Amino acid sequence: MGWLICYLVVLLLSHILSFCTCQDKLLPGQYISGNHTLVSSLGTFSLGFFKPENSTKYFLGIGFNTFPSTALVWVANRESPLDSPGFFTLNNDGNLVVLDQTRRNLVWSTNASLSASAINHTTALLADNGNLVLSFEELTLWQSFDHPSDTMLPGIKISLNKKTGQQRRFTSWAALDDPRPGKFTFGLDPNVPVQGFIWNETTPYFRTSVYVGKGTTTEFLAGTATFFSYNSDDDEIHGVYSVSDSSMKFRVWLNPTGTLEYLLWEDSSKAWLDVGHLPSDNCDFYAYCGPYGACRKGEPPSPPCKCLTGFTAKFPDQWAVGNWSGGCVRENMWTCTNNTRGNYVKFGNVKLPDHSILLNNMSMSQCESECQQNCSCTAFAYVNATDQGNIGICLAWFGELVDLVENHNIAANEIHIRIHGELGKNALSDNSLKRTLVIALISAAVGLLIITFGYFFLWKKRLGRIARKMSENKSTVIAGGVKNDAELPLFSLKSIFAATNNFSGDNKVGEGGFGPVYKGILPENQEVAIKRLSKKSGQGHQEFMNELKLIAKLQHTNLACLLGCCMEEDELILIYEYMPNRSLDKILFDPFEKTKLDWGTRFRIIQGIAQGVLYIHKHSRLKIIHRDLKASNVLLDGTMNPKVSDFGMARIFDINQIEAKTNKVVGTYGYMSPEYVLYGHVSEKLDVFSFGVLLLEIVSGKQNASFYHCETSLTIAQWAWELWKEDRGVEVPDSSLRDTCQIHEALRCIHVGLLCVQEAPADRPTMSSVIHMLEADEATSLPPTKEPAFSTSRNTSPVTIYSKNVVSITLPEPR
Ligand SMILES: *[C@@H]1O[C@H](CO)[C@@H](O)[C@H](O)[C@H]1NC(C)=O
Ligand SMILES: *[C@@H]1O[C@H](CO)[C@@H](O)[C@H](O)[C@H]1NC(C)=O
Ligand SMILES: *[C@@H]1O[C@H](CO)[C@@H](O)[C@H](O)[C@H]1NC(C)=O
Ligand SMILES: *[C@@H]1O[C@H](CO)[C@@H](O)[C@H](O)[C@H]1NC(C)=O
Ligand SMILES: *[C@@H]1O[C@H](CO)[C@@H](O)[C@H](O)[C@H]1NC(C)=O
Ligand SMILES: *[C@@H]1O[C@H](CO)[C@@H](O)[C@H](O)[C@H]1NC(C)=O
Ligand SMILES: *[C@@H]1O[C@H](CO)[C@@H](O)[C@H](O)[C@H]1NC(C)=O
Ligand SMILES: *[C@@H]1O[C@H](CO)[C@@H](O)[C@H](O)[C@H]1NC(C)=O
Ligand SMILES: *[C@@H]1O[C@H](CO)[C@@H](O)[C@H](O)[C@H]1NC(C)=O
Ligand SMILES: *[C@@H]1O[C@H](CO)[C@@H](O)[C@H](O)[C@H]1NC(C)=O
Ligand SMILES: *[C@@H]1O[C@H](CO)[C@@H](O)[C@H](O)[C@H]1NC(C)=O
Ligand SMILES: CC(=O)N[C@H]1CO[C@H](CO)[C@@H](O)[C@@H]1O
Repeated sequence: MGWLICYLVVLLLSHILSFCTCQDKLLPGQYISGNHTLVSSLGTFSLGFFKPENSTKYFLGIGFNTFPSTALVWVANRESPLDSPGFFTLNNDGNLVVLDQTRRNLVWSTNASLSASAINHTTALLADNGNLVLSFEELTLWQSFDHPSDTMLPGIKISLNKKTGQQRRFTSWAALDDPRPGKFTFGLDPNVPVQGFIWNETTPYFRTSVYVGKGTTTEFLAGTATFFSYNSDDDEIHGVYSVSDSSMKFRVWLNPTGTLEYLLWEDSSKAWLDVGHLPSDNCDFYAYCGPYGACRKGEPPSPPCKCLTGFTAKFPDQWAVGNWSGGCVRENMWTCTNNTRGNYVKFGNVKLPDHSILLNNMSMSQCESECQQNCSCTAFAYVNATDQGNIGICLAWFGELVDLVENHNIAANEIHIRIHGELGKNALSDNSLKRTLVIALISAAVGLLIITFGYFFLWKKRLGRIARKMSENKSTVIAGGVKNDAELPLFSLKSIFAATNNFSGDNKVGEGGFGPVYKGILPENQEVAIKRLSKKSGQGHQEFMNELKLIAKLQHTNLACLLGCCMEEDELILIYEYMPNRSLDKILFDPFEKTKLDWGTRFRIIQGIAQGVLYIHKHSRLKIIHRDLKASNVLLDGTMNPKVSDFGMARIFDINQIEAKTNKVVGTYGYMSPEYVLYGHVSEKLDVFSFGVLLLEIVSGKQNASFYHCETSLTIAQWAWELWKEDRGVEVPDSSLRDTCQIHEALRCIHVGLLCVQEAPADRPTMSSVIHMLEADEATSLPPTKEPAFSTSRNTSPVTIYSKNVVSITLPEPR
């Protein structure tokens, strides 16, 4: 209850002052007890004592300050539950401690060793990313991110110290009502090459694909609009999540039954959406088909398990009744002598089995002969290190092959399995090796961690395929190396270094979807924006380039102009024209800046965005669906002319294609249409929907995302609709427009906005009729508008289809 009250206070204050006055720091002598809390500066997280639902025990924890329920992300005294709320304070030795109600018994401590000068001078801060930090002056002595519980937040790392073997793992709760450490942990396998694991106590429960190589690999997590990066150096390997939009609330939760859930807070439904989970398929369960069995992911196949070529079920009776765990054995005795030249069967598109051994950096034939020389070698694979271009790494297996998954599609590899006899062709003849990457993408589940190992590659390959397909008929656009007007200028890395002062922090102007953005000055004094994409291998660059050239072909005054790119030494850099007035959201949602946007400017911006979107939908040869239209993707040039930017998520259609279906729902919640969120349907009407939300935001100066605070309306569209219905449309425009607003234009805009956010795609206008309607004179009447999507009661809204999987932990009731 206390958290709730605090939350309401925050809510009230944030309406008046736009910031939170709740305390986020703990100073010497202060304490938290009973129903008091610390609240992070922007109100995202709070810290206090809580009692899990159905439990009688109390714990000190940090949770997302979401309403109506708090999602706990960290618990301090997990192993020492309290019978009543205790005290949380800075101890005499400078450490953060939890004491019981008598204040005599120490229940939990940060246990940092502190210098004498630090004692009595330490402070604790609950940061807005959910990290509790104990510090002395500028020095961090302890932080909760180094001691995770069961939840990964952006910034928390899973790690493995290669020298000491020390691991940072996540540990599930024992039960939903019991935060004590449970059976399941999630972390990295201490053996090389690196693999992620969920363990049930010490038994593997789920395993990711194999990761080899050094350096940083950043992957885009489909469906979640988040990224996962691996970094490996000589000492440590770690994985960390990041979000493309820091206002997004995202967590990965290892639940008490061992499932990793990817959860994204949706403001409009006030609920955590399950955007993916692991394991999600029988084949994800570790060793589901036993030794030498291959699990067939997909369709669903019947039966799910089969034996590798040359092997047969060990317990056929058990296999007949669907108990696959016994696995397979060799059909013929395998005798290995020094002269036996083993045969290998090649399997493609598989998740490599567990227990591989990393052999040295060698050629494919050396790899094979390495396996050949050792009679206990059962298989080898030659994989490309993700970060090192085409340098191959040799992996070999000595012993049983377990947890091999076919049709894996994600970070898939080829394996060569050693068999007896004369076989030696392709082992997957009975299987659809021809499964293309496109199908791979369509069938891949959403937001899985496996994706972290390979999704980004596939994504780039898919773009490459589309580009190649297009190129059949338009070689002038695509043909690499052929000079033509679509050729994208290449910049040297040296000139980019010079333009950005070696990527100095002072030049950094933002963090885009795929990497940081810097301001740069070219030798001719031309200002440019430089986007540095995450470091990737040479693989896929060509395809990526082709895609860039397609985008470069789009030239319109309302689209951000790509000036060139740079691909040298693993760098992939894009150069755009520089926009001095940054993105629309920075001005529109700032209480002081927004006054610079008078009605005339806003109306021009609305029309400009509409023109830009119409252009990509109706471009002469391609049809492009932007999929991520929102205020932060609209840039403003020096004359406040809007430019639609960020085509990182765009889909390219053949000109006659009306609709496509995707299982990868990428975009920004609140701007996505219902048919897209629920069924992955992509059409022009998705952009029309986002445009409608954006239009209402521009007229009202209110952010769609802010509406979850509001009890009566879940979305900006619903709010505007309620007023519209009651003929109170004049209350929608921003109060800062009082002096400049042309009310008939504003009402027309609101009307068009409401038409664009209607539930049924067919009811929404096309961009060209949007433009006609915006330009029409006062006398022209517009079609009547229906109730917007996502506005009916949540019980009947389609969003509940998602909400049924949502898990959040409810706040404790007062004692
Ligand atoms: C907080 O606890 C105190 C005493 O324990 C109680 O009097 C007060 O009403 C509580 N406040 C809220 C908001 O629950
Ligand atoms: C609490 O108990 C109720 C009734 O037994 C049950 O429905 C609910 O799921 C429980 N909640 C948790 C978090 O265990
Ligand atoms: C702190 O150290 C004490 C003694 O070294 C140990 O018993 C206790 O478990 C430690 N607490 C934590 C939270 O690590
Ligand atoms: C810390 O403060 C306490 C109480 O004010 C005092 O008794 C103690 O001597 C101080 N310790 C140091 C190292 O200054
Ligand atoms: C975890 O392992 C235990 C035995 O160690 C087993 O009883 C339980 O079913 C396993 N849990 C799952 C979800 O497989
Ligand atoms: C499945 O098969 C294995 C191997 O034959 C056997 O040990 C196990 O008991 C079987 N499990 C069930 C549930 O029948
Ligand atoms: C196998 O042959 C290699 C060279 O051909 C030889 O060095 C090795 O000693 C032989 N091993 C056995 C077990 O005969
Ligand atoms: C692989 O071998 C080549 C040449 O032998 C060497 O230059 C390169 O550094 C090696 N790479 C790794 C990862 O060991
Ligand atoms: C074969 O490889 C295994 C595992 O690496 C090793 O233990 C064994 O000594 C090797 N045998 C030969 C003959 O090299
Ligand atoms: C290429 O042109 C042929 C014939 O002109 C046409 O059938 C085919 O659909 C075109 N392909 C694409 C991808 O536009
Ligand atoms: C950038 O780095 C290069 C070499 O690393 C150095 O020579 C040059 O002076 C640096 N330039 C700036 C502007 O810092
Ligand atoms: C509203 C705003 O920031 N406008 C600026 C846009 O950029 C031009 C040129 O840099 C400035 O003069 C405006 O003040």
